[in-house]
Amino acid sequence: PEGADSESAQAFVAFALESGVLRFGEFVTKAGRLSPYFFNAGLFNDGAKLLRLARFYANAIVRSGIAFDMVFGPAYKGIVLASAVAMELARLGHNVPFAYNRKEAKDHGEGGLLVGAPLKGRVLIVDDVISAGTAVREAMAIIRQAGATPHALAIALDRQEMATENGQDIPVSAVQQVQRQLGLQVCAVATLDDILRYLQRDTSVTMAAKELAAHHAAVQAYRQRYGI
Ligand code: OMP
Repeated sequence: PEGADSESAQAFVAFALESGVLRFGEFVTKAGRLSPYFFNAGLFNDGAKLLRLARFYANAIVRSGIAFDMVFGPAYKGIVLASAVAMELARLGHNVPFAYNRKEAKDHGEGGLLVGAPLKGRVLIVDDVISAGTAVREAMAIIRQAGATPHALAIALDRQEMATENGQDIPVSAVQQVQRQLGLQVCAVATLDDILRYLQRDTSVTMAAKELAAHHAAVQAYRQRYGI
């Protein structure tokens, strides 16, 4: 993916660790993979953190040069991300409409599954993480159904994992799949490689060298198994 430079990616990994968003341990991903790390964007949970997060996204998006007409945030986490990123994009001189979906249809009031600006033109999906690519394919379907064009994807973290097709792992990364087969441009604030790079640094404010090395070994082994 395009987007952040390596310096801001390292700053972002540090920010995620300090915020407790990036953790090491044993986690099961949506695709059913046993992962030694997890990125929980829901823990960017105060105003200052959300603002800082939105700045990382907006800078990466602007730096990527991707052109788009509006922003879409898939429910639930994408809702807050897309709205915060839209505010920060406006501050940088790129004011665009934004929209998001509900998970349950409303049968009264305004009704419908979409909230915000009408979905049209080239849509930039703003989401938290890409692993096997299921979430982004769901968001694309919603955008297409509304008659707009899924055009790009901005995420905080690209886990650089194999995509799935009908529940099976395929030898293509999820990002390659959405880029080549589905035609999306992708921009990530940080990737798994940036996390591995961070874990190889000998100075960390948050962890002892021994701990960093142990996490590095576990994450590297995961990358061998599910990465591409
Ligand atoms: P895919 O649909 O497989 O690409 O997984 C992406 C989704 O998994 C994200 O939108 C999250 O809901 C969730 N996720 C995380 O939030 N953080 C992680 O580190 C890993 C996952 C995951 O389950 O793969």
